[in-house]
Parts: sequence; C-alpha cells; structure tokens
Amino acid sequence: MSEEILKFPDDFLWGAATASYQIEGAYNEDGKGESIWDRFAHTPGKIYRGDTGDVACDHYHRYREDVENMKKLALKAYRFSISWPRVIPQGKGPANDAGLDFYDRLVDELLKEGIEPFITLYHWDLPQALQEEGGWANRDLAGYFADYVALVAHRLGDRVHHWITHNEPWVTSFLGYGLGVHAPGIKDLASAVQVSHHLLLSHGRAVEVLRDLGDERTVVGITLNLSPIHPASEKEEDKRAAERYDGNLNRWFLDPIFKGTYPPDMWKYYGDKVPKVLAGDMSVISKRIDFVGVNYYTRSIVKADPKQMFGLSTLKVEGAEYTDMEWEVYPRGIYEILKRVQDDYDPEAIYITENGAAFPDEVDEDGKVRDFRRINYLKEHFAFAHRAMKEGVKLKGYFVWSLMDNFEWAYGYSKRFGLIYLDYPTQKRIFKESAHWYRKVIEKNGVER
Ligand code: IFM
Repeated sequence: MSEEILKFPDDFLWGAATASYQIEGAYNEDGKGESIWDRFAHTPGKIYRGDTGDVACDHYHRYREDVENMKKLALKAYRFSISWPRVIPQGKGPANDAGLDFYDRLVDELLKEGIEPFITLYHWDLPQALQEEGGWANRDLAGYFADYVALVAHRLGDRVHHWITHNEPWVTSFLGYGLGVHAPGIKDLASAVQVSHHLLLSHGRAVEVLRDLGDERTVVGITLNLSPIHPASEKEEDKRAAERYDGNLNRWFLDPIFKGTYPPDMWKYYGDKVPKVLAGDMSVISKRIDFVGVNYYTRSIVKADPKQMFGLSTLKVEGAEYTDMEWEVYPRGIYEILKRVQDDYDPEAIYITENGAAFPDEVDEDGKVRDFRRINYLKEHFAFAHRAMKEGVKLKGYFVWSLMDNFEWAYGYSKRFGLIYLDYPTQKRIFKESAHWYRKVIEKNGVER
C-alpha cells in the first residue's frame, strides 16, 4: 500500500521552541539580576526534588552547539525567549550590556545558519526587583515592560522580525497568582484577574513599541495556551461549567485582543473580582496584531463541581493515552482549536508556537532514545493541523516543544519534552528518534501517513 504524504506550503516554517529560564542556566553570571523563578526555585518545597534553573541546559555557554543541533535538525525557525533580568537586572533602569551581547551573539549564530529567530519577550522570568513592587499586580509594570521591549527591539530589531509579546498570560495569571503553583506563588483569584488585565495591557503597549520601529518586516503577535473544552455530559450544569472554563482559559484572552472587550459572561461571573480597567485600555489591548501563537497540548473534559475553583473539575477519559504530564493525547483538538480561532476571531495568521509531549525517555544501551510515542504524537497532530489548513486556517508555521529536555517549572527536570535528550550530569545532547524523524518531515516538507 503506498503511503500518503501530507504536503505543507513551501514557505511553512518548521521550528522548535524553548524559554530562557528553562534552558539558559548562568542564573547569576555576567551581571544578570535575580528573576522570580530564581527566587521561587530557591525556596524549599516549591519545585519537585528541589531542582532549580541555576544550570539547566547550560545554554548560555553552549548556545553554539545548540544552534549547530538546530541546523542538523534542519529547523527553519527557532523560538526562544529573552530573560528580562539578564538585560535589565532591576527590571527598570540601567541595561546590562553583557546580557544583551549574549542575545546578539545567539541571533547572529542563528542567522548564520539560516534559522529565523522568533523572540518571546516574556516567558515568565520577571525581575525579582519588580516583584518587590507588586509584580504584575502593579499597573506600572505595563510601562516598564514597554521600556524593556524598546531596549531589546532597538538592539535586535535590525535582524529579528518576529516578536511574541507574552507566552501564555493565562499561566502567568492563574498559576502564578491564582493557584500559586508558579512564581511568584500567590493564591488570590482577584489578583490573578487583575494581573491578566495588566499583562494584556502590557502586550498592547509592546505592540505599539514594536510598530514604532517603523520596519515593514516587523511581525508581532502573542502566544496563548488554548484548549477545546468539552462538557462531561449533556447535563445543563456540565455544559455551563465547560462554558465557564472556556471563558476563563480561552475567551478571557482572545476576546480583548481581537474584539476589544472582556467576555460578558465572565465579567459577570468574576463579580467583585473583575479587574480595574481604565479608559483607553481596551483600545491598547486590541491593537492590530499580525498573528496569534497557539500553544496546544490537550483538551479538557469538564464537569460541574461546586466545591472547586470556578465550580468545576476535569475528568480523565477511560482508555485514552496520557502523557507524562497526565495530559490526554487528543490530536483532533489541534484541529478544533485552530478552526475555532480562525472562525471566531479571524486572525491574519496563526502559528502553533508550542506542541509536544513529555514521555519517560531513556537512553538504551546502544545510545539511542526510542521515543516512538512522541513520533506518533507529533505525526497525528501535524496531520490534524494540515487538515485545518486545508479548510482555510491561516497556519504559517509550527514549533515543537521543545528543542531539548529542560526545566519543566514546578516539575523540575522530571519531565522530558525534548526532541533532543539532555544527560544533565554531563550536559551531553543526544538526538532522540523523534529528532531524526522530525528532520525528515522538514526535509520533505510533509508528513507520511
Ligand atoms: O514547558 C512549558 C512551557 O514553558 C510553556 N508551555 C507549556 C510547556 C509544557 O508544560
């Protein structure tokens, strides 16, 4: 039987993604300031086994080898983030030239190899000094963020054209300030909701700054973690619970960005916890963007559960495959969410800025890492993304999470998402079978079915 090849458009950008705190290490070198993740990880009991990002993948020192590996993977694009405290140690005020130099060198190295840099400006490592001023609960951060973005854009904007303002503002708000399982570890729903507004405001301010570069090549967007939310049953209360979770996770961020309003049902639901919004904020937040980045991993199945936050809980699916994160493998969800975003919000372009899976990978005696479940996961997701594109979704590129195993936040190094295996004690990088497979996908610009 001949195999079908799902071909992607010639200019489709195949990539991989990482984030500063998860890979860089060098947490206190060359003038870098402390970040909220340095503080959080150094606080006993916050991270599994007490792991920290102090060394991580030592990418700060090994970035040349990592770019070489990207080249071997045939990547067309690489998404990485800038550590704000590495370039402005106190969050505002004097810049740290050594920190800026690092990103300068990284960008040059990527361009030398023909790899397009996509920069995320905020992937959670806020300068601790700004946390002392209230963190994202303080409205002033929108202004400090704009200044930081201006600094980075002026330094790198001659060579970098793709910018992502924030990574997953839902996570920053609701895991950082609502549940407190991420830095800065605050548990207060009203703060979480206020923080979400300040993040969106800072996004809009950053868009203005990037447009001010006056460079027609500038392409700017934001990355959201989005999921289809399915009710556990046809019961009215389960359907309402699913609608609420969809409101909290998806619409609370998509609506302001694309429609300039918060979803009325959620505004009503948050009640006395709604954010303080000043005149003009919504028009800043809804400034035109060139693309939306979608991070997709799984769906959620939701039932009403009055005792829990938002009056709901999520269910496991009997017989379904789950990743090491306990996330259901549900490839059709990438199609569902892409279609929905295109149909309801009509963005100019969409990138999958993260998709991937953690599995308990091991190096076999012959030195190979046989991560066939990851290959299968990616293959099925690529196929559903292809289908969405065929049906009119303006998908322009796809970044696998992650280039290499790295620090998985509260889970430390216990979860391996990489295409490349990291042997942490030796810092040896080993291509997993999925990396070899992904290179072939990129070279053929298609997926065999
Ligand atoms: O590792 C994270 C990343 O930092 C943000 N998106 C989800 C990934 C997997 O949990």
